[in-house]
Amino acid sequence: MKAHDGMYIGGAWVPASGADRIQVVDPADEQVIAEVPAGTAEDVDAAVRAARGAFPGWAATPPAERAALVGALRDVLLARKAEFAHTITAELGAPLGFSEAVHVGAPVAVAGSYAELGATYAFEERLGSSTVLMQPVGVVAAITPWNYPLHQIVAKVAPALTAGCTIVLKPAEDTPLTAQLFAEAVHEAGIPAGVFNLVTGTGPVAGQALAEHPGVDLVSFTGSTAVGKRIGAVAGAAIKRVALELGGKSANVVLPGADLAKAVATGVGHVMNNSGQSCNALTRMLVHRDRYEEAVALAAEAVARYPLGDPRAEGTRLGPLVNAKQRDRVRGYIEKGIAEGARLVVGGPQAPRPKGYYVAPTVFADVTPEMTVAQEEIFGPVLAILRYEDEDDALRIANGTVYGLGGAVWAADEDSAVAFARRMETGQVDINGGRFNPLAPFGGWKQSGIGRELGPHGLAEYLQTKSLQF
Ligand code: TXE
Repeated sequence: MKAHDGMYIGGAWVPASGADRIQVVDPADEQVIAEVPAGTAEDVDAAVRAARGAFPGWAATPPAERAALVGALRDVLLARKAEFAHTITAELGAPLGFSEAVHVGAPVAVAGSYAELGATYAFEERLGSSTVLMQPVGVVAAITPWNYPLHQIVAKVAPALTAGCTIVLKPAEDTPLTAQLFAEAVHEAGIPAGVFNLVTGTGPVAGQALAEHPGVDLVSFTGSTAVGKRIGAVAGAAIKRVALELGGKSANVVLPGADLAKAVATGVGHVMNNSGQSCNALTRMLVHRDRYEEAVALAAEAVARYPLGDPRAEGTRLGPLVNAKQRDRVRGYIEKGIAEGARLVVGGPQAPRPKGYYVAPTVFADVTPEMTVAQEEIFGPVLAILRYEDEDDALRIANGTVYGLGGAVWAADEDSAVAFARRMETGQVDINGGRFNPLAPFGGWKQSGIGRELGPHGLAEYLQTKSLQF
C-alpha cells in the first residue's frame, strides 16, 4: 500500500531523522502491507517547533476563516471517503461497509459540525463589568489509538483547529496509513503550513517525547488507562493542560417492560461492531432475573447475524482484531471467564480461522459483577450478561466498576429510562437506542478519563479564558 517515508512537518513531507521503520500489517491475513518511519525525539522537536511557529498566525486568523478551512477539510475527507475506507480496512481489519459508514462517516459529521460551530461560537462574552475572551491554548499534542483511526484524529484536530490551536499528531503504530492520508487531506484543504504536523512512531519513543516536550501546551490522549495515567502524571508535573479519553466497561441496562428483542439485538450489535474494539462498547448487559434466559437466547440468535470473515467480502460483519497482542489478550479474557465459572453460550477462545487475528464472537451468561469479564475492559467481541433483582441492584451493578464512559438504558417509556440514566456514573447514556450526535459531549467519569470531546464542550477543551475588566 502507498505510504510516505517521511513526516508531515511545516506543510511538507520531510525525511525522518532516524532509520527505524514500523511495519504495517493487514490483520486479516497477517501480511506486511507498508512501512512508515519510527519518529525520534528529534522529529518530535522539529514538529513542535513548526507548530509553535505557526501558532501566532493561526490564533490571529478570524474564527470564521478557520471554520471555513475546517469545512474544506470535511469536504476533502468526504471526497476521499473510499480511499480512507480501504486504508482503514487494510490496517485495522474493519469490514469495508462499516469503514465507510462509521469510520469515515462519523469524522465527516464531526468535521462538519465544527465548521458550523466555529462560524457562530461566541469566542467572547460580556459578564457584568468584564469581557471574557476564549483564546486558543497553544500547541496541542494529539496522541491517538488505532481503534477508530480517523475518528480519533478528527475528534481532536477539528476542535483544535476551530479553537485556533496548532497541532502535532502522533497516531497509533498499527494505523499510521490513515494518519498519513489525513495529513494529505489537511494539505489539500489548504490549511496553512505548520498548523497541523504528523510524526509517526512508537508510544514509548515518539509519544513520550511529545507528551514531555516543553513546547506543548496541551496533551490530548486517547488510549489505555495505563498509558493515560503516565501522561496525566507528566502533564501534572509540568502544569500542562491534559485531556484523557480512556477505557470503559459500559452497562446496557434492560429494565423490566422494555422491548427485550430490540434491546438485546442493539446491545449485541454494539459489542460486535468493530470487533468490540470501541471504548464505549456496551460489554455488560444487565437483565432482570424474570427475563434472563429469554435474553440469553436472544443474544445467541443475534450473534449469528454477525458473520465473521474477510473484511473485504460482501456480508462480513465481523473482521479480525487489530493485531496478535490484542487477539491473545481477548482470548485470555475468554479463558478467564470460563475458569471463573461464567457459562459460555456461544464462541470461545479457539481460533475461528487459520490465518488472521480473529476471535470468535462470544457470549457469557451467569456472569456475576465481581468476575474479571465483568470488571475489566476486554476490547474484543465478548458480551457478558448479568442478572439483577431490582432497579437498585441494577444500578449498583451498572456503577460497580472503575469506569464510566458509555451506557444504555431500555425501558417501556422514555421517562423511566431517563430517571435511571440520571443515577448512572457515566459520561454518556443511550436511551431506548440513541444515535450518534456529533454535538453531544463524549468522555469519561471515574477512570474513563478527564475532559470531553465533540461539540461545544469538546471545543472548550482547546480554549482558555482571559477576563478584561472595564
Ligand atoms: O493502547 P496504548 P494499546 C485500551 C484497550 C486495549 C488497551 C491496549 O483496552 O486493549 O488499551 O491498547 C501511545 N507515551 N484502549 O496497547 O498503548 C500509542 O503509541 C505516550 C482503549 O494499543 O494506550 C498509541 O498512539 N504515548 C482505547 C496510543 O498511546 C504512548 C483505544 C494508545 O496506545 C505511550 C485503544 C507513552 N508512554 C486502546 N505508550 C480507547 N479509549 O478508545 C503508548 N502510547
